[in-house]
Amino acid sequence: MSGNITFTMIKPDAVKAGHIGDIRARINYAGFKIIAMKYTKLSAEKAGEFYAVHKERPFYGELVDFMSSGPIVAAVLEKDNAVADFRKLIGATNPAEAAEGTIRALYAKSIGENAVHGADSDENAKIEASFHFAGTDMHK
Ligand code: 3AN
Repeated sequence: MSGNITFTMIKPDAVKAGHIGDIRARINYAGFKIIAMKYTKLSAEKAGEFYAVHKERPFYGELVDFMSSGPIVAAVLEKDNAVADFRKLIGATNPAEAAEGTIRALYAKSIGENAVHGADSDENAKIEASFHFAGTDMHK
């Protein structure tokens, strides 16, 4: 049975710190199949659009500046129960509260610079995947 999908980004802090390979390996070991992946950089405009749901939050400006500050890795991952299992793998938004062994506990610096993004619902996973990838760029 093929699983459902989630969307992730390895954020500028983790890319800068050289953690792309380690994070990618942990994603694979946890049973996720990479069906699309690219090394890219978001413009401030694109980052603002991606995080538009957070527009009213006090940290929105900081978030947009950070997410457009350097290259990222965007990817679409497939697994049964992908969204929930991936959020478990990455841990809580605030790395200080993230469970031991989770990606954010291992690699994140702070609540703002928290190493990875994970979609929070099946619906958002699909929206976020198509924000970054054409259907022809996803290979199951
Ligand atoms: P998650 O990424 O765990 O779903 P959200 O959706 O609450 O968390 O927040 C989206 C992003 O906004 C986070 N990944 C983080 O980078 C940033 N963020 C959330 N809360 C804060 C905060 N209090 N201060 C700075 N940045 C924040």
